[in-house]
Amino acid sequence: MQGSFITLEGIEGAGKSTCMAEVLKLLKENGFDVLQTREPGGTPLGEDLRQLLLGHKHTGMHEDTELLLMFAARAEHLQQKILPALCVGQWVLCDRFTDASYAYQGGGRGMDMRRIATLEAWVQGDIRPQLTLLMDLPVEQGLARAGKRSSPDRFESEALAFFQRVRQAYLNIAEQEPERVKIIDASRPLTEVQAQVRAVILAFLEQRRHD
Ligand code: Z5A
Repeated sequence: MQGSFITLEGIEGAGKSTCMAEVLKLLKENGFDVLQTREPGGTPLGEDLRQLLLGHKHTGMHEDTELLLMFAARAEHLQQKILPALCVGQWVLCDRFTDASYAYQGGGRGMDMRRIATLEAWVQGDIRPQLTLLMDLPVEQGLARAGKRSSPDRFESEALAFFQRVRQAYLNIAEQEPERVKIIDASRPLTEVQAQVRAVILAFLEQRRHD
């Protein structure tokens, strides 16, 4: 079986990092060699760009700059890490990818989705995740979970309405691409959420075995 590209998405505090561990465990139990990575980031240059994007040094960054930096980090990530891994048969498990650009820059900031699609086509060609787990929950609940941690980053400092637009943009993508994007009800207790995640991954593995 060839490697697959799986992503996790959702608003802040949705439980992506927590469930990433569950997905990783399941894939390894099934004998797969998995590269775990994240966006923005995943390479030395990408992690430097992440600092610029999430930190408060450039609070007034223009939205075009923000989008272009996200895609600059993504270009580096794809060329230096994701594609080489897929080429040697590794599975790639990534915490956020281009759906986050559609949700945060498109939905949250209100940027023209066609600009994002142009960058997606340029940077990625026909590379897309085969499976995306969308951890969905009410914004207030996600922010309350995220709020229990240290000081908020540049995105976490946005208003409630911003995250409501982000959530809606994610749900729109899931509606448009139901085969790829599977919604997980992340509002449930962790054991239930992990059971949903396991069911989606096992169904995907079953489908891959028959491809
Ligand atoms: N961004 C963008 O704008 N455009 C792009 O193209 C890309 C990204 C790629 C990266 O942050 C930021 O970049 C992001 C979007 C933007 N915005 N922000 N901020 P990130 O992805 O690295 O960080 P994050 O979204 O803030 O992740 P997070 O807050 O760590 O969320 P999470 O990973 O989904 O949650 P978690 O750490 O697993 O869980 C949060 C807490 O809830 C934790 O204490 C858990 O123990 C708890 N938890 C988790 N699940 C449960 C359940 N089921 N019940 C109760 N408690 C739970």
